[in-house]
Amino acid sequence: MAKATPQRPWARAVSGAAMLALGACASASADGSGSDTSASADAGGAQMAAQPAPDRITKQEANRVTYWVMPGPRELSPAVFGTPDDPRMTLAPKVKAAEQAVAAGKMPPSVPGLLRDLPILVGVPEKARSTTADGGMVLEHPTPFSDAGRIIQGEFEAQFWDNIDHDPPGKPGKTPDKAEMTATFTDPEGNDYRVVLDHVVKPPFPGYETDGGVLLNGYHHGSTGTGTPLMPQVWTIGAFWGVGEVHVNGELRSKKRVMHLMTTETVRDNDYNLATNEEMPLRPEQWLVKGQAHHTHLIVLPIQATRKGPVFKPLKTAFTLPNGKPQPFMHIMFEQDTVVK
Ligand SMILES: [Cu+2]
Repeated sequence: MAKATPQRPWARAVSGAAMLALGACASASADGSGSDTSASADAGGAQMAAQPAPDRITKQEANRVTYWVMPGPRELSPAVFGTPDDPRMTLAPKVKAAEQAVAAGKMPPSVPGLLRDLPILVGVPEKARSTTADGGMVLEHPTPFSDAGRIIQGEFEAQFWDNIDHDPPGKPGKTPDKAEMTATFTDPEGNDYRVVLDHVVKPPFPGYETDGGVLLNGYHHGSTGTGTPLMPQVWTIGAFWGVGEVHVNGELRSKKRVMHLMTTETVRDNDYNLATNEEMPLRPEQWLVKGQAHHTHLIVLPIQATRKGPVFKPLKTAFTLPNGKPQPFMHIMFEQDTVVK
């Protein structure tokens, strides 16, 4: 779907710039077009894998810049959220759409309740918005999309198989798209985490269109209706939505945990501010890491998959916030990633 998203005037230029960056990074592996050049070579090796080579691979090795995002407020972009007099991307219409979809048997029954517990999946309720001195709007309630990050250790590898370009009907796990991903990282206190994707899902949220749960070469977030509108619209090299396990300090802490990973154009500036829609695309001199046109976001949400659908369930991380509670989500930023293919 994202390919068909109405593009802002800057979008075409960003697309070109991002593709250039991608091409540069992919130079080690044929032409980066996603063709099977390297797959054929692999298939001739000792192992005849049951599945074809991935369409895309992104990774970051150890000892490169990685951040843990702290909970905090988020500026609400007028381009996405409107103005106090003309609010957009509010919660009520999304909940209504979800209730109608549930009644029609097209959405898991848990979704309307989840949206009330975690509105930022799809919007920001009007009453949660504060007006700033300059007439702007901000969501003060702590979000996973703050401007505050702490340096941690981390590495990951993600492989994407993009077998369909729309969300087929059926339960969230019913899709031919696939991904594999393992990420290991620390928190700011030095606890160890390992996050392992089990399988891809199509998130059953109103308005989302995820190309089957694996999205390559498109836009999402911002006003697209896919992904939280708290993130600006981003050119996306590769993204998946899925369910998997979280291990903390060597022990399994949570199964069936809803997660999302995306390798995108850079959206953090040198002060770690998360760009608004209006500020995108960032200029190269604004990028957090010099010369780094893209980075990878991994978010582990306070959501668990159940038989009745996704439900709100805070993650019990080992990282205690000033309020005495464990941080209920993880948002990890791999700031020096590589697009292998
Ligand atoms: Cu995303």
